[in-house]
Amino acid sequence: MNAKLSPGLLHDPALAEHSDLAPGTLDAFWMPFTANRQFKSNPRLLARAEGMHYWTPDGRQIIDGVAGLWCVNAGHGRREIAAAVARQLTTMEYAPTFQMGHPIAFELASRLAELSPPGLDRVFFTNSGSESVDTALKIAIAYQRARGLSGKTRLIGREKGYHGVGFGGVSVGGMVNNRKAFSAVMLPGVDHLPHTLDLEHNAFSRGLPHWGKHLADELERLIALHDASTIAAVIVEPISGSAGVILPPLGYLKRLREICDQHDILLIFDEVITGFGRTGKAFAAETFAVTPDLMTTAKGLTNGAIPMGAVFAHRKVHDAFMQGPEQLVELFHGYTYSAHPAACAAALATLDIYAKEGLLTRAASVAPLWEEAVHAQKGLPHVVDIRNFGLIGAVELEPRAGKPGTRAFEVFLKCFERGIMVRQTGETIALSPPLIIEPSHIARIFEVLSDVIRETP
Ligand code: PXG
Repeated sequence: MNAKLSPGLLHDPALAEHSDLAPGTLDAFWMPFTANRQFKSNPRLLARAEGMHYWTPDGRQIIDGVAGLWCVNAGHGRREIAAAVARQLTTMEYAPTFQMGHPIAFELASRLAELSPPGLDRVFFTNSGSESVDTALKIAIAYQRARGLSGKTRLIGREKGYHGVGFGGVSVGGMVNNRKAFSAVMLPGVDHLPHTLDLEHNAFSRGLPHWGKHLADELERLIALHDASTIAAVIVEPISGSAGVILPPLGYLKRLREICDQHDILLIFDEVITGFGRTGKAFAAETFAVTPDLMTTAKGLTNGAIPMGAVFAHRKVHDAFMQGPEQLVELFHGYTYSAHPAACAAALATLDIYAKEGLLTRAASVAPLWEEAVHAQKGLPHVVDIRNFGLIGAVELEPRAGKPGTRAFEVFLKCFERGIMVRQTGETIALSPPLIIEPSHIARIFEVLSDVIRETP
């Protein structure tokens, strides 16, 4: 392994160029969601980041087309966040939040409640999207029980949904590779709505597709099958990211909301990628004018700087727990690091940046230019669909016969060689840049991507 990297020198690209990773150093790290052997035979390393860019250890500049993994919404290297975290760590690095509290946790929850969709003003802190999802599912089931409806325990997810990697999230999720090894130990009592990706009717739609609202009515069918008295909640991503950017047909989310209301079922929006400005408003719930009962977030909450997630609960859900003797714990759930002081400091500094720079609404103003640039890929070889919304884009390629995913993976690799970081998932190239993106970056990203697509057989 000749990869160059020296952790102590990473802040200085000039020095990092002269650093070497000792032979064998790549072996111990069992990498997540990675083709480990392929990666380690030709590692793609990142050593420094600033604004819209990463730099490799040998000093190559890479445009970040995916905000890290949909999380660095305010761009890289934000000194305000680093300073706030450093200040917090030197003041009080840790404090428990079980039967104790620290001021900035309350301050952060209040700030988030001001930003959230109407009524969702109670905030439970976690450390990741996966934990947010499992927390929300547990709150939903415990809520029904707290109301005396302990039979309402079923959860409805959706095909192609991604809700992280906890057992709850994988059970309600709908990505087969994430499920099949664990199929015997999925949560019981889970069913799935059909996904809303349909190339036959919707290929090359701009923004939300017009066809497919009726797919929400499938929820009626599941309710008729299981009976509403057994169903606690429905969980969907307003826009699915991991399965390759799948958009809700016009009117679809509103219809889900109506059906949930009719049958007294909670609606959970998983906003782990759509939260914090990705769709042009703070949350997709606001963009699509549909208010869920629970909302899961993470990623952009701290600009990716410190792991943190948050579940927003409607006050009615929260208040259903605030019954019984006051000295008793109301919800037997939480994490050692719920509302970790360093994460709270990072989140508060992040929210300040979002507010000061107008980043939570910036995607709406950049979206028209972005849409043009994404859809300009139409007509390139093997491009079978293009999807976009806010600062999200996807180019879907035709799979190679008998070799699924290899064409898109090759495009991802070649883009990286030419200085652009994109995400590949299945046959799709997904893009979700930092919300600070400028027209020149958009032009460069798509110049490279279209060259690469053209050259990839
Ligand atoms: N819910 C949703 C909707 C997500 O997108 C999670 C939960 C889990 O979050 P954590 O923090 O536990 O990873 C996610 C994560 C991609 C990609 O390429 C997306 C995610 C993670 C990694 C890659 O689309 N989303």
